Amino acid sequence: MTASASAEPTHTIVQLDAPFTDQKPGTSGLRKSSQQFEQPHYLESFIEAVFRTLPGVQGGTLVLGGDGRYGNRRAIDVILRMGAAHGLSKVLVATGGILSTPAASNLIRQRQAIGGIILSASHNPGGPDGDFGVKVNGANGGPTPSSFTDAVFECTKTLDHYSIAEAKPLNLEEPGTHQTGAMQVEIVNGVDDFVALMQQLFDFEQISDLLKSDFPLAFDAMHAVTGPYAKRVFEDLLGAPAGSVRNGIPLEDFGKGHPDPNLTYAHDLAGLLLEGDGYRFGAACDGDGDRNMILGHRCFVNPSDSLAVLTANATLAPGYAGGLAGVARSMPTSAAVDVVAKGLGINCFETPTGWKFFGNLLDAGEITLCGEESFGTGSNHVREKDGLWAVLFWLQILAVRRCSVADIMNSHWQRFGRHYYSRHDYEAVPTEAAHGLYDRLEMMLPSLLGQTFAGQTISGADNFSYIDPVDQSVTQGQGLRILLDDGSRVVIRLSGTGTKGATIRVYLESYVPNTGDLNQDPQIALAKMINAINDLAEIQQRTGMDQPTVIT
Ligand code: VG1
Ligand code: CO
Repeated sequence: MTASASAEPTHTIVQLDAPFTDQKPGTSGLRKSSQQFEQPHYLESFIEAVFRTLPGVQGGTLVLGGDGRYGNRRAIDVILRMGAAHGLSKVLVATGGILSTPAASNLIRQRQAIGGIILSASHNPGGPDGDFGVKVNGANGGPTPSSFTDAVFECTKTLDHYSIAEAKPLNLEEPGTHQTGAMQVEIVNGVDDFVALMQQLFDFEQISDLLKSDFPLAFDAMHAVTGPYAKRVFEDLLGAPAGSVRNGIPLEDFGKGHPDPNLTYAHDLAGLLLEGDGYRFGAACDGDGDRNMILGHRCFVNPSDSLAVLTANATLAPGYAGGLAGVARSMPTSAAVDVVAKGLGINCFETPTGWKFFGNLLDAGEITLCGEESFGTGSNHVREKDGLWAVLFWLQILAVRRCSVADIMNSHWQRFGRHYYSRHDYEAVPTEAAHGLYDRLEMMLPSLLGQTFAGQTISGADNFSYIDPVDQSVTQGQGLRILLDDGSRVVIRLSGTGTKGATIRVYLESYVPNTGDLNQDPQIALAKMINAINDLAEIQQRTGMDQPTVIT
């Protein structure tokens, strides 16, 4: 490697001996181990490709922050110096470099930025032995589409140099402005704008009354980015007792935890709500604050059901009192929201996995709410899923209806029927074994039509592809679907966010109308399908795993 000063005294052109060939972004940004990101020039190479590809860099404003994980500060320093070398006129950085994904989306929109760079590997563990990630959002505040990430990947594969300015790291702790060469760096409080937006959408007085009425709540920030936001919202503004927000200080290694809000990784919170009697409501968010898990006393809310409940009760929130334009869900998400949308007479779109596919529908005004089975729910208020927004939406509904979470679920199923749903994840499977399993099942799909599966007839079997209704772009190969004639289905996908081997996701869904048994354990209600897919896809033999790593 050689470094030489360019004509501009503070700028350096760094030559690369060879380009990196593995910088292909997945479902949500470039996600690799921290060790991979620490290779010399690795982060810089990706950022160079981003700055060469993102429209408007010269003279533009960029939003920058991350979930606070190990590597956050170094990456902010590198990106600021590279931004200066590439002619950005301004970068907005959150205090401490801590900015949740939805708050970043909001800031991009509020400040008419050309986009944002969010440093996060979301729900993946952090630390020197954990993962790091870089997500790039566009001017609408949302994840950049595949056309952009493909172009960035192409650029990295032939990159032979990058440009970076020489500058000392800035103190990010206090709001204020700094100058790096011709580029201004504005340190902004990342919490303020976000909280103001929430106050527009929800009735804080009504929610505050609920929280003061013997309604103890436990919020678990999982040592990740939502701590400062949640403390401000729940404790300072809504009056929940101090301590309601747990694990509220962002740590570089998330306290050695896995900041993924589900029953496996948020087990302490799950224990408080599902086994104890001290709390009426519980919630958790993930590393970068875009996911949410909702719990009631002795009640877990499946994320697909959560989207359906928010849709059915949307008009109880001031921000949605005028009704919804339409809704959307990712393909593997259950059809619970479809049934509600039908009742409301609004459109329901089915998109591939990943928030970037909701962007066009939101921008075009086709949908107001959208969600994914992976604990992601959001609306047109930003262009990302939003964990705290979902928690506030639930509290808003509870503040109006004054009943328990379990009551809300039971009355919902009594009205719409219940979609029993579960996802089985097999993590860190050897890559070849996972691809072998997937490819074999894909080959088998045409021959499955008309066959019996879990006591039903297979009425459809395909690999999901999507035509974007707004720009007509086509996205293929989004997951294998086996559809049964009673409306049940199994979907198999390979994860696009894992960093170790491959992760196989098996999604199981079965509908029971409101005249049927609405109170079963999902694992039992789905048992026949679970056994049938395990046999058909030879999951245990091919993965060498007796059972899934995570069941949600
Ligand atoms: C997973 C989820 C997907 C989600 C994505 C990013 O992707 O399944 O629904 O959009 O993570 O979420 P995959 O390809 O691993 O299944 V986050 O909170 O990591 O930004
Ligand atoms: Co996330």
